[in-house]
This record gives sequence, C-alpha cells and structure tokens, in this order.
Amino acid sequence: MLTYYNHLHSDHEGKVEMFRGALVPCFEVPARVDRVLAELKKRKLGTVLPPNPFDDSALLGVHSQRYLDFLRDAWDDWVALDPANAKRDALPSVWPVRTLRSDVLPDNFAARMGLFSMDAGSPLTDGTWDAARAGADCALSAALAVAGGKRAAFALTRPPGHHAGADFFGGYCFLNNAALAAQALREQGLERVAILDIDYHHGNGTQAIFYERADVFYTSIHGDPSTEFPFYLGYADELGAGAGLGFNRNWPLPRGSGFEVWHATLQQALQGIAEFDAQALVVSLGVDTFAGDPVAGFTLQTPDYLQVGKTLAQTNLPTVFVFEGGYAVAEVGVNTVNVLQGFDQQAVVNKESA
Ligand code: SP5
Ligand code: ZN
Repeated sequence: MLTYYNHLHSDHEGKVEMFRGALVPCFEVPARVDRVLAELKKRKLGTVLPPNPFDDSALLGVHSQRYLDFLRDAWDDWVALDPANAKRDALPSVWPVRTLRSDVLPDNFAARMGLFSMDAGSPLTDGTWDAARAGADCALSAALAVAGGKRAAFALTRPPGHHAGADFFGGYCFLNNAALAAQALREQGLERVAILDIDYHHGNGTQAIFYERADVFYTSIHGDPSTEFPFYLGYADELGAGAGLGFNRNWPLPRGSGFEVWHATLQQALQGIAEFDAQALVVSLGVDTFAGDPVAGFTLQTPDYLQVGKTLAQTNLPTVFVFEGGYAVAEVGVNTVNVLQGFDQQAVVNKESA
C-alpha cells in the first residue's frame, strides 16, 4: 500500500473541545496518526512518502476562496486580537443560523469563526492551516498515483476531513481530503468516481459538496444522525438533488450496531457503487466504528477490519484511502492497517485469478 504521510500533522494539536458545557481534552490527537505510521512500518506494508506539493488553486474545486482566505489567516487574526491568545485554542461561540445573514463577511474575528464553522468541538491552532494544507497534498498525491495506474494509495493524515464543507470547518475537520481526492480523480479524466464513507459519523461535508452532481456518487454507513454527530445530515431520505438526484445514498444504523449488520450494509453500499459503474473509489477510512472507541457507538472488533479490507478489494476498483476518525489510540494503528493489509491480500488474490 503506497502511503502519503502528512509529515506536518502534529503541527495541528488542539488542547480542548467543547462537550456538555465543559472544555475537555481533545480526542483528535497526533498520537492517532503516529500509531498508524508505526503499524505500517512494523508490517512493512509498502512505501511511505511525503506528499507532492500542490498549488492552493488545487483546493478551489472543493472549497470557496473566502473560506480558504479565512482559514489561512485565522491563527494570525486570533493572536492579533490579544497576544495572550497565542497560548489558547480558537473556538467559535456564535453562529449565523437561519434568519441571520451569512452573505456578509464580518470584520469581527469571532463572527467570522462562527460563519465558517459548524461546532465548538474543532479547535483551530497555530499549525492548523499548515497541517490541513499538507494533508490536502497527501490526498491529492494519492489520487494522482491512483489515476496514474496504482491499484491503491493511502493518505495518512490528520486533521480529518469529511465533516468540512465547501466553506466551513467542524467535527475536527478543516479541509475535505476525500472530496479533494475525488475531485482530482475527476480532473484526471475518470468520469464516475464513488466515495464510500465508513467512518462512524456521517460525512456531511462530503455529501454536501457533491449533492447536486451526478459524476461523484457518495454513500455512507454511519451512526443514525437522530442520535449521533453530525445530527443535522445523514438520513436515508437524502438522495441527492437536481442533476445529483439518485447519486447520494445513506445507510444510518442504530448506535450499538455490530459487525454482522454493518458488513451486510457494506455489501449493499458496494452494490450501489457497482450500479453507478464507478471507475475509481475513494474510501473515507474512519475506524471509530471500533467497539472501544471513546466518541462513537458501533462494536466492530480488531479482526473485523481485515475482512473490511478484503471486501473493499473485491470491487476491483482503483482505490484511494483517506484517513478520517478513530479515537481509541491504542488500537487505531492495528485497526487501520488491518483494513489496508486485508485489501492488499485480497487484491493479490484477485490479480492472480484475473
Ligand atoms: C472525523 C470525526 O470522526 N469527527 C467526529 C467528531 C465528533 N465530535 C463530537 C464528539 C463528541 C464527544 N463525545 C464525548 C463522549 C465522552 N464519553
Ligand atoms: Zn468519525
């Protein structure tokens, strides 16, 4: 498994997130990716490369110019408010919901934080832009490798991406790496790209980015949003709109669901991808479906992830894996690399029998 590793990931290190009225230590920590990298190296699962650099213009197929301008300058603007802010994470505290205006760009920094965010759980820090930006380069590098003929590639990066919309951050995500990979595959000439999101949480950002498009099919298996984050998107009746009608498919499952129902659902999601006749696959690979995850509620076990990888390889599609959630730090490396190793093993079997 060719891996593009975000060497700047630890530049993004939030201290606290808002949870039930208190600031609690962040779940989304640098050790997550360190564990995955260590496990990849331990199992010698292919080459690990730094990303190729891409121009900021490569982000504009997914994100708005005004959001990128905000994000690039946000930390400096935060510290300019008060030099003491340099020691504090920036978190939003006010949002332009419904009858409030989101067309006007406020001068006030707190107001801009709210305009460009969906929650108070995603601290913005000194290194957030550099880390997220290098992560986008990893996703784009992986997409170009796959467009160039590689069977699969893995973008090993944090912060994650699938909650980030065209013009907002949230759910620990700032730039939507999976969306960037899918868009890059399209721009490399692949006509139909599928995104399979197997993170515990619905990828509201990815869904929204492609909701009115017929060229990128988004399908996701996740905790039922009626009880689970991100709450306001991810229901089964969201089928796409306009030209994109029929090109979005959600598979919400109740909190507490285990591998048997989850894997049967995966087969259904893959059936949809086959019917779409995808030419390439982007997998939003979150392993917060693990039973021991501290922020999620499914009960997958460590050996199940090998089977997940094998099932994904059975599609025979060129595949870009993008790392998303997974917060059980002690197990996140083994679980993630189980998916990748299961995939590689099955890919060899498929090739031999082809
Ligand atoms: C990429 C990704 O997986 N984002 C998930 C964002 C979830 N944010 C809300 C987490 C709520 C924390 N719940 C703490 C439970 C304490 N037992
Ligand atoms: Zn998640």
